[in-house]
Order: sequence, then C-alpha cells, then structure tokens
Amino acid sequence: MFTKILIANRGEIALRVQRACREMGIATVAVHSTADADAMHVRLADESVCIGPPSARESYLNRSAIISAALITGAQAIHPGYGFLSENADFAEMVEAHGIAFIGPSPTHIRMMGDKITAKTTMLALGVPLVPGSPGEVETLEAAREIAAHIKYPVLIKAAAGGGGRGMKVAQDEAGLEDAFRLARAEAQAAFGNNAVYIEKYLDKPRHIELQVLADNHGHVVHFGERDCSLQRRHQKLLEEAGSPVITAAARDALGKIVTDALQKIGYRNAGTLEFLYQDEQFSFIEMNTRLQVEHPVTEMVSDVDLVREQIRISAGEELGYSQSDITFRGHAIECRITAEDPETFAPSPGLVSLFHPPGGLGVRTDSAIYAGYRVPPHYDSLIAKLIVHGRNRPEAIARMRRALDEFAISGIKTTIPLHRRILEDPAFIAGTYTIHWLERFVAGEDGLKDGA
Ligand code: MV4
Repeated sequence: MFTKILIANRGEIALRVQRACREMGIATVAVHSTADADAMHVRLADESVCIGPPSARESYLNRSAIISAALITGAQAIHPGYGFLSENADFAEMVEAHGIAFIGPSPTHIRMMGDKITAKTTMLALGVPLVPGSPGEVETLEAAREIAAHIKYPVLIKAAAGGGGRGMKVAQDEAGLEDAFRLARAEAQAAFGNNAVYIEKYLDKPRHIELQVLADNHGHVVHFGERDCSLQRRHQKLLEEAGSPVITAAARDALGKIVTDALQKIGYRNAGTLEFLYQDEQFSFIEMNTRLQVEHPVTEMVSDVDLVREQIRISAGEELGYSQSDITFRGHAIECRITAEDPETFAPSPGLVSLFHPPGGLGVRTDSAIYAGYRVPPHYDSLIAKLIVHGRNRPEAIARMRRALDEFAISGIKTTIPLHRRILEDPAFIAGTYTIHWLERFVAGEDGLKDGA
C-alpha cells in the first residue's frame, strides 16, 4: 500500500480524499494556488506545495508543477479528484512515466471514453443499449440527412469531443438539419479543436440515470447501483438521489449485469460511471465518466462503501475481495449541491463567509472545505458544500433534507440553500416524476411569477 498520496485538487473533494487516506494510515500532500494558501485542504494535509498563481490554468491544471510536487515530496500516487486533470489521459500518462501511480483508469480507457464516438461504438459492440443514431462519425450533410430520415426527427447533433451539453444542436425536422449540422461542427471545432459529430434520435423527456462501477486489476468488476441526476440547470446538477425513484431492483440488476460484463471485457479498472438516458422504461447509454464524481456520496450512503478507499486499494493492486452479491442497498440518499450563487439569478457570490454552521444529526453528512472567516475566491467552481442525507426510505430522506437545510447557517455570501428548500417542498419533486427539463421550468416559473406580480 502507498504511504503518501498527493491530491491534485482543492475544496471539498481534496478533503474527501484526505479523509480516506487518513483512515488508511496514508500521509497526504496538498497542492494549492497562491489564492488557496489559507484553504482547509492545505491546513489539514500533512504537507503542502504551492504550485502557482490563482488561475487554474497555471496551478491546478499545471501538470509539470503537480508532478514535480509529487517527486519532491516522495508521493507514490496522485489522486486527481474530479474536474481539473481527472480525465486528462496525457496527464495520467505523464504521471505513470514518472513512476507515480495515477489513481484512476488507464490512459487508454480515459482516452477511449473521452471520445464520445469511440465510447459509443465500444459499448455497442459490448451489447450495452444505445439511443438510435449514427454508428460513428457523420462527415457530410448528405450522410446526416440519410440517418435522420431513418431514425426520424427530431434528432440531435453531438460533438465527439463534447460532453456536458457543449456542442449539441437539435434539428426538429429536415429543414432545420443543415443549420444544426453546420453549427454543431463549428462549435465543436471552436470549443475542442475537433469537428467530429454524430447523430442521435432526440429523446424529449428522459431522466438522467448513471451507474457507478468499480473494477480491480484482477478482472473483477462490480456496480453500486444507480444515481438519478435529472435535476439539472444548464448542465449543472443541483440535486442527486440514490436510488432513482423510478428504477426497480430488477431493472438495476439487469443493467448492472450488462455493464459489468462489458467493462470486464475491455479490462477497465478503477472507478467509472456510465451515463444513461431513461425514457419509456428503456436505458440508452450516452457517455462514460472515467473519474470519481461529485455526487459519489449518495452511492456511499446507500451501499456503505467508501469509494475513495476502494479507488486507492485498487490502484495499489489490491483485489476488490467481494462480489456483486455482497453489495446491498439500504434506504435512500439525497445530495444537495450548495453553491456560492444567487439562488434566483445564479450570479456568482464569492466573498467572506462570516458564519458557517453545518447541520448534523442522524443520517446527515456535510462535505465542505469552508469555515467562518474563509473568503470564497472568485477563481474556481462555486460549489461550497454538499449536503447529503440518508433515510430508511425516500420520504424519510426528504424530511431529513428539509430539516438539515433549515439548520444550515451560512452568512456573508449568497447560497442556493433557499432554492433547495423550494425544490424539496414541490409536489413534482416529492412525487419523483420529474425529467431533465423539470428544474429549468421550475426556476423560470418562479421568475415568471415575480415578473407578473
Ligand atoms: C440527449 C438528450 C436527448 N436525446 N441525447 C446533455 C448533456 C449530455 N451529457 C447529453 N445530453 C443530452 N443528450 C439524446 N439523444 C438530452 C440531453 C440533455 C440532458 C441530458 C442529461 C441531463 C440534462 C440534460 C439537459 C438537456 C439535454
């Protein structure tokens, strides 16, 4: 087992990884920008190294500075967290070339899933269900027309290098196809330097359901059930649940079997998440994330497994040591992402936190790196806390989340806590019938009411 790990991240996820390391008796190295010198992840680490100025490009994305920090401190492994360099295959390769373990999948698998077309053709060949669409890249407008006519409108043009909704265009009918095709290609070229696009049938009211997996280096692959991440606004998730209110145990088991068999065949290792759209009781694979995700705690709460500890054990070459039938799910978990933003306009609200009192009690977990007297810097993501609750069932988890949100005291900055309170009171949320479009309308509706008043 490693004796020292460098954590190439900041904020709550840096603390989250430190916690797993500490429980395993592993020393931690923090890296930080000059803006984060007073940050909690620096204070709580055994050692820290300043890797550059505030801009992420020059610090948390500074690959050689981070690798130098690992070499200087004698860290044997690097955990990338999420975001930043977590899905950068070149970085993973650099890390390994320096004799340091990258706590994540192989560079080959990161690269394979980073290209959405390769990810889809790989999954198709392995028997994972997909949305009807082009088998691969669509290079010409004529080819796009042919495929769209075959799968029927509306269709969606997506960038191969995309993900998270960037470079996506809907064509409602043949008249709209040319514009959608050209725009998607131009956007993809500008945003990713890669104009490859593909086509899918547009699903109008899906849920976003993702499956958590772990694979060791010995051919064992298991899944930890699904998360429902349908509550999003502009591709930013606000609230996640495990399990999904609409997925049965039988459907979960069936999908889990298909997915674990597929990943076993390609020799995938470490943590991963497969994203699906779920509509009319059908799962359709869209993308795979080759990292630990922000919302992993809801899976931990229902499975009672420390996913970061498992990532570290796997990376050190240990076997999982349990099989699928040993993984059981208990109760229901909900996570609210609390950001330093105006809850109505979503304008960023960095600044000095004058008071910080997180909620506690049975079944309540707060993952956060902020404290009273901390100044939220304007340079990074606005996530300041993840509030996670567990209950014996969904109604109990909802009641607990409402209670925890009411207890949460943060002063000095605006946060999205009031928005979460409203969501948790809404009949559509309580019924669990929402799709990926619900939150956008919910937020706009509130604005509409105000404008009309
Ligand atoms: C789709 C879709 C409908 N039909 N694909 C958006 C981000 C990217 N991960 C995939 N996305 C979508 N792909 C087909 N064939 C609708 C979306 C989508 C979406 C997906 C998940 C969560 C929120 C979303 C919001 C808008 C659109």
